[in-house]
Formats: sequence, C-alpha cells, structure tokens
Amino acid sequence: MANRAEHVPATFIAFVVFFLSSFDAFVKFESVNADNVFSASHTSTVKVASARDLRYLLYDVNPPEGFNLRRDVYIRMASLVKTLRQNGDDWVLVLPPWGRLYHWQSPNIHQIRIPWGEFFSLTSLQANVPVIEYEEFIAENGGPFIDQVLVLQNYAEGWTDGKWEEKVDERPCIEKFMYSKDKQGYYRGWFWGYEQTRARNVTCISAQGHASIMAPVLQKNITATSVMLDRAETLLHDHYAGKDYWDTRRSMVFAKHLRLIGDNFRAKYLNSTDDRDQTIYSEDWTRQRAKLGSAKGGPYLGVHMRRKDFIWGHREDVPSLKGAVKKMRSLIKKHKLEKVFVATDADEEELKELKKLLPDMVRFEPSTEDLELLKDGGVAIIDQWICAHARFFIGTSVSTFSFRIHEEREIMGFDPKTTYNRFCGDAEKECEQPTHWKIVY
Ligand SMILES: Nc1nc2c(ncn2[C@@H]2O[C@H](COP(=O)(O)OP(=O)(O)O)[C@@H](O)[C@H]2O)c(=O)[nH]1
Ligand SMILES: [Mg+2]
Repeated sequence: MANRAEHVPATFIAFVVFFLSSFDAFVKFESVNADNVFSASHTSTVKVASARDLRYLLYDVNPPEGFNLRRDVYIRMASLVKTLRQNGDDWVLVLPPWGRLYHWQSPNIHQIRIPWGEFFSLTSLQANVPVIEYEEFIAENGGPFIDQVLVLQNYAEGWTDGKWEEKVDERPCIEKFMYSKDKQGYYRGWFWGYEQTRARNVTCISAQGHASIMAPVLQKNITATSVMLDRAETLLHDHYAGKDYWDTRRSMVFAKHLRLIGDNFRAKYLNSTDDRDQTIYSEDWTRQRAKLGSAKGGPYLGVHMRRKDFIWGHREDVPSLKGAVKKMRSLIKKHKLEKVFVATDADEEELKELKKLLPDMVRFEPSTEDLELLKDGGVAIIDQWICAHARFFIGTSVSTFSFRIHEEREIMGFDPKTTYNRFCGDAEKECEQPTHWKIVY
C-alpha cells in the first residue's frame, strides 16, 4: 500500500530517542487500573524535562453507524487531538481501520481491516493533525496492546434538573460490557478485526459535552501511553462548522485513485471535465480556496437518493420512487441539463422499478473485479465525487451521505443554490431545505 510509504517515520525516531533517553519513560508503560484512573496520585508521574511524551489516541464508533457519520466523528477526534497537543504531550491520532459496516453488504468480498489510505489521502490528513494507520501503531507500540480503553456513555440519570451541562465522570457501565477478560487478564473485544489486539484496562466514563471535554482527563487523570475512546460519537463537535471543523474536513481528501475513476467516468458518460466545468481541485487542500459561484459543474443533475433504512420507517421526509423521479424530471428541464446521475443504496427490486421510471439515468456500476478492488466504501466515495461535480445537486433529507456531498461542493466553490437541495416526502408539508454551512478559512 502506498500509504505505508507516505507516513513520515519522524515520530517513530523521536519515540526511540526519547525511549532511550530516560529510564523514567517506563513509568508511562504501566497500565492504569480502574480505581485509580481519576485519582490524584497518577498526576505525580515523573515528567521528562525536554522531550514531549509521545501518546496515542485511538477511537471507535458505535457499530451500526455508517461510513459518513464515522467521517464526522473523525473531525471531532482530530479536534480533541489538536487541543491535547496545544498544551501537553505529543499526541498522535490512530486511524480506526474500516470494516464490518452494516451497509457494506457486497457478498464475497473481504471488507475488514481496511486502512484509511484506501479511501483518503494520508498526506492530506497529515497536513492537519498527526495521524497513523492502526498497523503502524502496532509496530511503533511494540505490539497489539492498548493501555487503556474508555467506553464513553451518557449519564444514567440523563440531564439532572432538566439542565444541560458539560461534565465527565467515571461511572459504572450502563450498557452491556463488550469486553471480556482472557486468561492472562487482558481485555478482548472488537478491535477492528485485529484478533491479537488486547487492552490492558477498560473503564466506563459518562461524558456529556464537546470532544475537548476529554482533554483534562487524558492529560491529568490518565498516564497511559495509548488510550482508546470507544463510542466516540458520544462526544459532540467542539465547534461545528467553525474554522477547525473545516480545516479537518478539507483535509479529508479522497484517495487519488478513487477521484481518478470518478473523473474518467464523468468524462466518458457525463460530458464533464474540470477545465470546462471549472471544478479545479488542488492536490494540496491548504491551497484550495474557491470563490462561491466559481464552479460550474458538469451538464448533469447529481442525485443522492437514500433508500433502505430511510424508507423502512416510512419517514415522511423521504419520497416514493415516483415522487423522486418527478422531481428529477422537473429539475432537468428547469436547469436545461443533458443527463441525470443517480447515486443510491436502493435494493434490486427498487432499482428495477427506478430503471423503468427513468430509463436514461446514469449510474456508476462497477464490475465484480472493480468492486473487489474498490470495495463498497470506494464505490460510495466515487458516487459522492460524481454527485459533487454536478451542475445541480439534490440529496436526501438528513442523510450524512448527502451532507458530505454538500461539503465537497462547498469546497469546490459551487453556488449554494445548486447544492443545498433535498427531496421532499410525497405528502410533506413544510419541506425545509438543508442549511448552508460556509467554510471558515
Ligand atoms: N454507493 C453508494 N452507497 C450508498 C449510497 N447511499 C447510501 N449508501 C451506503 O449506505 C451507507 C449509509 O450510511 P451513512 O454513510 O452513515 O449515511 P446516512 O445513513 O445516509 O446518514 C453509506 O455509507 C453507503 O455504504 C449511494 O448513493 N451510493
Ligand atoms: Mg447512517
């Protein structure tokens, strides 16, 4: 994998130098056990004067959550790592391998332990905050051990006095404990399919607040070198849609091979190229700053039509296929577009019906071999990339898949009128359209 080579080994070298420089560093390798995580005694750990201690933040998200909510949680964790690095140790964010996602259902393909480099440009992520792949963590750490897992949860009692306040406390676990002790006394659990991975200690923490609420806990109460936050989605954004949010979001550049496949598809089937459509994309996200309205987009309607679990609940904000197709036809006419590109997770039966209703639609349909290479995650990204380049886009109500397309278009400089649109349910009365979130540079 190319991503292996991309990682600068400087952190590793610094780590070795630091390790050899002081025997006191061993103090860092002690596991912190459950009852002293929050005690004051650990704050007296011997500090090495010069070098900042290298520490690793790992995290995971509630298993049923999909790809695009996970991308959102990454932004929260990157923000926490920035806070931690501002006044303390040399924290590095360990990227949780992709896999076992509920929506990735293509049969017979291996979709587990997927490194981030398969979907995102690691050098781009690195330009925002120090990150490493999980396998690099194992190598640097000297084995598949995580010192401390903190399982985040809400407060059993909810908001006391109906008042919301930020707080964090060690508490008994509320939900079923997903870790079990092995013969050696290590904790086993789901570590992204790495069966050899073990945790030295696991504790539950009730947390209510933004991501950086964890910073004092990780800095003062815990001395372990590697700490994993499980159920990290419990934490909120430090500042949604603020500068830091957008820096991290802009750094989440899709892997180049996926962008290229999307670009070739646009050229071949949608009469769309960057030059003509004014969708120039800088390889270096820190230099990408397009004026709103500067991007024109290809002469097609981009559609994200979320189905499956979005229709099972008979949500009133999601249209029938007929309703959606009617809307597409009117948009094609209104904006004088040549084609319609449809990204959807619809099942076979709905797809058949859709093809009947809209025989001229264009879809990205990979061969089995391509699917093996790209995986469901790669195909979803290509779908998003193509939707992001359309002259006009319409998505699905409160779908994070659609939200990520909005952001991609915002980065490229589309007129917001062409981006923040969603389908309305057939009988929906007040069909509120998505919010325009401006980039803060
Ligand atoms: N390829 C492709 N996959 C999709 C599409 N819509 C949904 N999916 C799949 O379904 C998942 C939906 O979960 P998520 O990303 O959390 O978005 P949300 O549930 O719509 O907020 C995605 O991650 C994809 O795996 C689509 O248009 N194209
Ligand atoms: Mg989801």
